[in-house]
Order: sequence, then C-alpha cells, then structure tokens
Amino acid sequence: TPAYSPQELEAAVQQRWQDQQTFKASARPSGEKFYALAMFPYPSGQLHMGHVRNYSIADAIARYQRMLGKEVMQPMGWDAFGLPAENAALKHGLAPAQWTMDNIAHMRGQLQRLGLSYDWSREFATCTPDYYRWEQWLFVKLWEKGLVYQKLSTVNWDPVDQTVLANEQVVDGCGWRSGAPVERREIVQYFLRITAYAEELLSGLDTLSEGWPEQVLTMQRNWIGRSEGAEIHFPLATSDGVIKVFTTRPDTLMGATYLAVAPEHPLAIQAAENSTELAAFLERCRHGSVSEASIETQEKEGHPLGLNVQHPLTGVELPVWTANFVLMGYGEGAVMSVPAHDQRDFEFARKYGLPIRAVIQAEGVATDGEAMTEAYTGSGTLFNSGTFDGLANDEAKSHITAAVAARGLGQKTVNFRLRDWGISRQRYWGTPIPMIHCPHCGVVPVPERDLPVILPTHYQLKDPRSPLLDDPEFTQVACPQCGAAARRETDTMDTFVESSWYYARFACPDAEQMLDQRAADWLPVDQYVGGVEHAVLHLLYARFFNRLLRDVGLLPADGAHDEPFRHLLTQGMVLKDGSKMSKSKGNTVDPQGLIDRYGADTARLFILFAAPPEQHLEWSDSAVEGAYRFLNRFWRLVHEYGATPPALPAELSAAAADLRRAVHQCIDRVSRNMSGRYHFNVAIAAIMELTNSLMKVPADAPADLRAVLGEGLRALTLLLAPFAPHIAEVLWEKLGQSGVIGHTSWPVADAGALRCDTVTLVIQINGKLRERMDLPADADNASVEQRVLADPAMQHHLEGKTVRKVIIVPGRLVNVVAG
Ligand code: ANZ
Ligand code: ZN
Repeated sequence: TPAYSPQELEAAVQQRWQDQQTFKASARPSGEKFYALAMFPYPSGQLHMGHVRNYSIADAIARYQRMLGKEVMQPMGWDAFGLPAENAALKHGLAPAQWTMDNIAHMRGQLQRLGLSYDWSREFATCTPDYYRWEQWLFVKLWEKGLVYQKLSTVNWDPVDQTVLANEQVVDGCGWRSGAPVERREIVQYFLRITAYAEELLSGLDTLSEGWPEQVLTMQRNWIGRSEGAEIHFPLATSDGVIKVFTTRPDTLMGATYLAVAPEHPLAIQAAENSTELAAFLERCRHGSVSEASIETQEKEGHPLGLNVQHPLTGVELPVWTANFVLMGYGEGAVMSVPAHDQRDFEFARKYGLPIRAVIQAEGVATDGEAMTEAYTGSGTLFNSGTFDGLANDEAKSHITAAVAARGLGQKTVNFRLRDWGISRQRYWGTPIPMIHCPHCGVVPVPERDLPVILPTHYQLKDPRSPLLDDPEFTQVACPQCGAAARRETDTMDTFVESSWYYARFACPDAEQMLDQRAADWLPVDQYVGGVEHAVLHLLYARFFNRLLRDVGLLPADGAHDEPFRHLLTQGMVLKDGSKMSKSKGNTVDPQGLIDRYGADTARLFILFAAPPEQHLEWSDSAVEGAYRFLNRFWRLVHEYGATPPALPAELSAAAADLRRAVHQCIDRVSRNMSGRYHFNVAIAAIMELTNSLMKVPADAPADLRAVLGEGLRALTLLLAPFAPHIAEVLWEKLGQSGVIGHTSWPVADAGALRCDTVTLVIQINGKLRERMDLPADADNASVEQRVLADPAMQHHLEGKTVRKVIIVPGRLVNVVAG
C-alpha cells in the first residue's frame, strides 16, 4: 500500500479539477439550481480559522447538493474596499490598492489549497471599476427616484489630524492616531432611504421563518423596531407653532408634566440665542461619541428652554426642557415626559424638581405621584384623567388619540427605530460617490456617459486625510449641466454598499449592465453561510438592496425574488482555550500550518467533525490528529481491498446481511443528517463507525462478505466526498469507478437491506420491564400477543393474574396490563 501523502495527492487532484473546469457552473441553469454562498472575505492578508470553517461548511453543502444532481453554483470574490487598507498603507508606506491586490493573490492561493469547489471564473474584487461602476450607476438612479438624499448629520472630527474619523477610529473618545479628544461636526452627507422599505423588510422576515435562524430574525425585527403610537402636538404658549412628540403611550397624556427636546432640536438652538448657560449646555452635548449606545449609558442631564407649551387637552401650561437622552433622529426629536410612568422621565423629574403626576392605577401602586419611589410602567386603569377615568389603559390609547385628533393636534402613527442609511464616508479607499458640486446648479449627478468615476490608485498616503481632497485632477471638473467650473464629490461610499449586492453580481459577473437575466435565474441564494455578527447590518442591507434592484427593474417583481437568501446558516466561532481565536488574544492557530502539515482534507474533516456548524468549536490538536489518523485508516482499507469486488450474490449469509444492513444504515443516517439540517458532525461520526466495522472483515472472508465490504467502501467514499474531497476522488478511482466523484450521485439506502428479519421487543407487565424477546420483524399484532403470552417466562410472571389488555408499540414494546 502506498503511503497516504496528502500534499502530492491534493495538488494533483486540484490540478485535475482546474484543467477539467469541474466546478464551473453553466451561465444559466437548465435543471434544478442550487446557489451556495459563503460570505466573501475582506482581503486582510491571511486566511484565519474562522474562514476555514465558514468555507468548509459552505463547500460541504455545495458538494452534497451537487451529488444530489442539482446544478450548483458556488462563487468566490473579495470585499476589497475599507479602512484597514488605508491603515496598513500608512503603516507600511504601500498604496492601498497594491496592499489589497497582494493580499488577494495570497489568500486566493490559500483558498485554492483548501480545494473548495468554486467556480473561479466568476471571481471579482469590489475595488475594481468594473464592479463599483454599477454601484455609482444605481446611486444616480436612486437619486433620481428620491431614494438617495442629502442631510446634515454628525460625524466624529479629529481636530489635530483635521479629518473625519470612523467610529472604530475613536478610542475612548480620542482619535486613534492623534490622541486628541474627538469633536462632533455637522456635515452634509448622502442617505439611502431604507426607511421607505421598513414595513416590507419587516414583513419579509415572516417568509424566512423556515430558512433563517430564529435569533437572526429576532435581531432584525428589533433593529427595524416598529412601534405603534401617536404623534401629539403641543401648541407653544406665547407664539405660533407646535412641538410635535412621538409617544407609544398616549394613554398617559394626562400625566405629562413637561416636554423634553433633543439638544439639536431647532427650538433648543433658538432658545440658546438668549441664554449663554443653555448655549454652554448644548455645546457640552455636542462632545462625546455619536453612538446610540453611549447616549443610553451616559448620565441624564438637561436644561430648561425658558418656554412653555399648552397641554393639547387641558390647555395647562407645561415647561419645555432639553435633555441629552432625547435623540434628534428618532420620532420627532421630542418627548412628552410622564415621570410617573416612565423611569427615565422619573429620574429626570426627581433630579430637576419637576412635578410627578400618576394617571395609571394598579394594585399596590401609589396614587400620589410625589410619593412614588420609581415609575410604574405596567398596565392598569386610568384616573386623574378627566373623562377617560376608569378606562383600561390599553383601551384608553385609541380614545385619547381620537380626542387629540378631533382637535387637529395629532394622530395615530407608526414609528420605526430603523434610520436611513448614511453612506458617505470621508475616506479615500472606497467607491467614489458620483456627484458634482456646481456653484450655480447645486449638486448634480455624474451623467451615465461619464461613469465610472474612477478612484485614482497612485497615491502614497502620508496622513489620514483623504488624498482625493488635495488632488485637483480628481476634484476639478466641469458642471455637467452648465459647464461652469465645479468640484467633484470626494466622499466615498460605506463599504457595506459593496457587500449588499455582490451575491447578485456573481450570477452575471461580466454583464454589460449591473445585472442581467442570469441574476434572475440564479437568485435567490439557496444557502448562505456566514458569521452571526452580520445578523443585522449586512444581512439587512442586502435584503434592502435586493428590493432596490427589483424596483429599478433588474430583478423580477414576481414575489420569488424579494429575498436574497433563502436559507441562512450562521456558523459558530472557533475557540481556543475557551475564548475566541483572535490576534489580540494571541491564541490563533494558523490554518496554513495545519494544511502544510496534514493537508486540506484533514483540516476540513476536523473542523466539520468537531462541532455542529452553528455551535462554537473548541480547537484541539488531538482531534486534528484523530481526523488525520482516520483518513490514513480509510486509505489503507481501500488499498488493501483493491479494485476487484466480487459480485453481490442473491442470497447472503446472516453475517453478510448484518454487515450490509450496517452499510445501508450508515447511508441512511448520513443522508438524514445532511438533508436540510447539515449535522455534519453526526454524519462524519457515522462514516467513522462504519469504517471501523468494515475493518473487521478479514482478508480471507467468504465472497459474500467481501462483496458487501466492496459495496460499503464505495458508499463510504461517496459519503466522505463532501468533507474530504481530495482523498475521496483518488480512492473512487482506486475502487475501479470512473468519473469525477463530485458529480457522482449521492448513494441511496436500500430499503430491503435496511430491513431487519427479527426485532427485539421490550416486554412489560403493568409498565415494568420484565423480558426482552426476539420476534420476526413482520409479525402482526395478533401473533406478537400470542407469542408473548405463550412465552414460559411470561407465563411465570403472570401466574395468578388476569390479563386485561395487551398494548403493542410495533417494533418496540409490548405492555401487558394484568391484575
Ligand atoms: C410618553 C411616554 C410615557 C413614553 C410613558 C413612554 C412611557 P419606542 O418604543 O422605542 O418607540 N421617545 C419618543 N421619541 C424619542 C426620542 N426622540 N428620543 C428618546 N425617547 C423618545 O419608544 C417610544 C417612547 O420613547 C415614546 O413614548 C417616548 O416616551 C420616547 F409612560 O412617550 B413615551
Ligand atoms: Zn452647473
């Protein structure tokens, strides 16, 4: 037997796959299609163990589906724009494009070494104009449709480096390079109107309940955050106009004792003109990070605006405050404060001596607001609420909303937590936003004939400031409308834009438009595999983009193409010593070393065997060894057996029939754990178990046993092919089989072979185990009952008792009820 030497074997098999284009998918599927996709990587430089896991899982699925006879398309590419390239360029003095392309070349080699069944002819990197030009094209289309708009919004500004910082470049409130405290700045940015799709993105989740993890669906629902409530208007006491608030608790309207507006609210800014103290407060609110999480945890602070509003139903005057926890971007940027029934308002009222008025009564809850020690947020009955007294608070919501609406001071509304997606980045390494600023015409989109706006790649970065800003060749441009000297937009797009539609472009990577008919043919993705860290942003943006593509006519509006990903598998992390493998913890295992030493098949088999795909996987050197030893054993077994199986005789001895049953039980078990649920670890365990049984067949065994052994080895090789494809390919040939194993049909368990001649039944008397009996598997209930009662041991147990009833669970158990 030749030694198992994975390095040579795998190289040869990969060469063959490449020469024969084994995994190239047809342009348009003709049979049943299966689109398998793993989240494409950021070209950071090195493959890590998380990648290996992600791609091994997706590839096992792709290979299995291919063996089921489906036309499988599994592409791969590069999510190639982003900040790390700029950071690396600053550190190593390389151009970001060069750094990115070098990394891609290296990582492509690593992926190829893993033997993943990709159709490499579809590969692309998102930083190439052939890709991002369509993003620019779509941007202009959406601008024309009003789905892209400009809005003033806040960014992190580094006053020393004179640059905008991404959130991840702010460390403890300071710039990552300068160490200077970060300031907030308001600048004009572009937004994608994802909120126009909020309702559809929410209801679409219901159609995914079969194919997506419940956890991800819940996270998306919460992120979209639909709230039903009311918009209520509070007229200003001494001037025209109203302050609008959004509330989910209109039932508490009679308990509102003040209003609070966001520090960025126009009324707060206006009031600050007459109060230096207020102006100073608003200025303080401007500092600090812009993230919502930090706003939630900071100390609640506020300041009065020195003006009043009228209560919409009673006319009573209420003071208006500004508070640092009111978000300008949510609802109306203002809240009616009900300290008795909202804990945040309660704490604020106590801190600043504002009145507390209870209006919901429930058992054990104080009715005197001032005596409360915390807000009561539960349900109850209204009181202190005039004509609404006595209503259940849930009921009161619609009554009070109606009363407000009757006065023209509000209506029922739905609010979403979801905000429009700000896609402007003041960064260099990204897709240029195709807009031009003209002193006469304002902002003008780049006409289609002038697309793409190509990102220059020749700069050597010296500081974090985008080199586009200082490059007149890029910025100076004639206005497409009036011809005047104008300035090109220097902001680039959020890199999440690229990953929002790449899955569709893979279907038609060379299309002369953004997408062509092939996208409709291949989409949706049948199985998407990736990390749960993308549960919200990426997966929500892609669902949004898929609908945008539909609504500009690039995907059919047939209901079957609304969602991009039919099934989603979120794989668990790779852990070592109980914590996530990461560079910062210094506990990484380099996959390259693993592959160099044991080969790709061992790496793949280990990673799929060590845990179910969705669960965390604990790294173990001995389990890697175990996978390697198993492949060695299997290699020897097939070689010792050779390629000349005797034919399977019509009649099998009992031993041969038993072994054949084990073979088909294994096929059955592996198949059941593959279809739909992908319990690879269980499947692989079954393969290993059968291998051990087959190893026990002696070389000089009778012909029928040898024949079954041959059948078993062929089955095992097929079953192993999705996990350890290289060795399977070679052993398939060794077994005298022709054709590529990856395109061979998945084995089917033979019902006849599975059938067992006898079954062991558990015999109980009054529910207590008494005997076990071997009976013919096809015996009917009457004969089972007769044989059980006639059994001498049973007759002994039943002596002096009367049999009342015999309950039979076929194939399993007989319970004799006697007394
Ligand atoms: C009065 C009230 C009484 C409220 C009460 C709650 C309890 P969700 O469920 O997240 O939609 N709110 C409204 N706009 C806000 C803003 N821009 N910034 C901060 N808070 C805001 O939350 C809706 C509730 O959050 C609203 O209902 C409002 O407070 C507050 F017993 O109005 B409520
Ligand atoms: Zn112009």
